[in-house]
Amino acid sequence: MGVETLEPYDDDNIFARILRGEIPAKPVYEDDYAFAFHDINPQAPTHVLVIPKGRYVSWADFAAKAADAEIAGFVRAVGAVARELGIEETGYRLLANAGPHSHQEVPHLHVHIFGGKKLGAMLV
Ligand code: D5M
Repeated sequence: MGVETLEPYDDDNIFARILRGEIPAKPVYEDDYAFAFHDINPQAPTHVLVIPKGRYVSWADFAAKAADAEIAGFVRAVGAVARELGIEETGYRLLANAGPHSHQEVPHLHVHIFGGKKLGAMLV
């Protein structure tokens, strides 16, 4: 029995379906490179997911395969979302899970933005 590993990109994953408009989401922000929406199971008063529009499973996959414009656009979008959510001054946390050791549930790269309260100390 092999060790569980990062899955390849699956075009039927939930976030691919959200990008295609097949599943509803509560949008926060959208541009050519990124889409942001409220997490369905919020872990903080503000809990938003930012996803690139391209087919990437993880940060490493994105960094290896995406065009520079996609990377710049996605990074700028994460910053724009934090500003638009009004949490830039009070602070927030970014998290991107990748693969089974991190409990990544959805195999489409996503950055969690947590904020809206004083968060607990970082745990691993
Ligand atoms: O986190 C995956 C996150 O995705 C988890 O916090 C729930 C969220 N999720 C799952 N389905 C949906 C839909 N349909 N809308 C909004 N949010 C959703 P991970 O880092 O992969 O563990």
